[in-house]
Amino acid sequence: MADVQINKEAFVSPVLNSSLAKISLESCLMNASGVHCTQESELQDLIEAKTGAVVSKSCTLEYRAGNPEPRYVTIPYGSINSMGLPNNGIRYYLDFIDGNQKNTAKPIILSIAGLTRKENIELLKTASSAQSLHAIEFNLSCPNIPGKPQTGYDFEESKSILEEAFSICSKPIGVKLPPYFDMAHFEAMAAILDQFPLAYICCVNSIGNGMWIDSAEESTVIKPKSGFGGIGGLFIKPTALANVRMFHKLLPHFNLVGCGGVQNGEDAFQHILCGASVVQIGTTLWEEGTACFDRISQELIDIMTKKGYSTIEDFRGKLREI
Ligand code: RRO
Repeated sequence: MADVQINKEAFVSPVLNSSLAKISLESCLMNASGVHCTQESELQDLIEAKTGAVVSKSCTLEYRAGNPEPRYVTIPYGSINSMGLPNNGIRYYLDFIDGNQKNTAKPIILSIAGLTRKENIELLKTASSAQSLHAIEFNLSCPNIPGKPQTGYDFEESKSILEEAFSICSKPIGVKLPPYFDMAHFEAMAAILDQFPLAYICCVNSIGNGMWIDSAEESTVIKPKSGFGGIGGLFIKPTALANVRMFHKLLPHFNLVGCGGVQNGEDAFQHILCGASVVQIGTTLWEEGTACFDRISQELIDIMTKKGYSTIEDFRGKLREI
């Protein structure tokens, strides 16, 4: 058989470059807050991995041990967790960011999730004065604190806390939203978010208060909250894609971050088709470790190569509706 001649000069490999909160990123892939980002060593792994940015575990003012174990379990098609916001306190993450932002151009975003309005305001004030911090991911959607409803499902409170947040905090603020399931809720939340200069909107956090059962044991699989926990992984991809798509359609001028059900390059491709500029990876990172970024990057590049796309802007948001 004759050798096939490939004109290597003419072929330019696609790139995954993107941007978030007006910062240029070398890749559109990053971790989802909560996974592999609680300890300094884990954050360091993420900086060294094929990520475009890194986000820390949602933090409170002080260290929290979180809920009793077992609190994260891998289940068919995904995961269930009720971690209960275990974290080392805001100072720990700000010190890490301060120490590292000098050595890396990769932005490290601080995720915050106070248990009360007052705590969120204190967190925002503290973060606001942190010199080398690029952006904050304000988690409005932690589903696992007993007795605390998710802010993102309370529209009045969401609006009011964002008003206060933007009045006291000078850093770019993105929000992490819970999944919505009703058109009226998408529209109500979009109308609120549109009033603020948000750095980005991240859709979605885990689907709250799901349940998984071990039939042999006739028991719940996680201990906290009588077995109720946030569902992540492939299970939630249709909901995640729908949320990214709906917010992209309602708020096309906002930077969107897709999160939910990304196991491979094709899943990331689909999030970008829906409108995401950045794709976060949670359950798959938990399962596979930071090597998942090498694999998923390559799979996404392979899809783009086959389709003749050079950058993610060639197809971002361009989902065909039939
Ligand atoms: O720590 C948790 O239980 C947790 C948080 Br803060 C969150 O935002 N989403 C989630 O699934 N778990």
